[in-house]
Amino acid sequence: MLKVIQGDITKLEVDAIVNAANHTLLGGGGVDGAIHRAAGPKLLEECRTLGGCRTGEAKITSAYNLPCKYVIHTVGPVWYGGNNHEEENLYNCYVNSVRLADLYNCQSVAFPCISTGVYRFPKKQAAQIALTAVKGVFPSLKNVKEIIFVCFGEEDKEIYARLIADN
Ligand code: AR6
Repeated sequence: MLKVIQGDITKLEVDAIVNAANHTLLGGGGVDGAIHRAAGPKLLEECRTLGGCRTGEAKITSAYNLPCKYVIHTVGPVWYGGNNHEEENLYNCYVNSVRLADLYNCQSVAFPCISTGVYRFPKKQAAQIALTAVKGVFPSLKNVKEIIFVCFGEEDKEIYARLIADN
């Protein structure tokens, strides 16, 4: 059910990968930049038709040159200290993304560590929210069988591994 790997999310041959996007859905740096580069310009073309996305919500597109089938774009919260609904918004990113994947008959979904880069969400707290969110929603899913947390760095991988072992 839950898996943690270290690597580049753009290389995964899963049904859906999740993008840590911004409100515009028109690309950016970090994992968003990597996904748009690997998918090619048609991804941006499709994203232009979506009308942006609110924090905590998710929208789906084709994956174009990526080896996965879909990209689910979600907008994580910017960390402003923790009193601006950051936890709730991050939780909603995971729940809404995995539900959308389920609706599109995806069996495998890969997540990056949403909000923990440019948006500065504390890594351990974010990982705990990610795990709580997907474990909570999992029993209500029809199609999703595998959820992969893709950690770009070693530190994230260790945080997830420790939390999974402790839970
Ligand atoms: N595969 C997996 N994880 C990655 C990859 C990759 N190829 N590249 C980076 N990461 P960030 P955010 C990790 O900053 O904090 C963008 O400009 C990275 O190490 O990409 O949600 C958007 O357009 C970190 O752990 O996303 C938004 O404006 C994690 O992905 C803004 O950044 C998330 O870091 C969103 O900020």
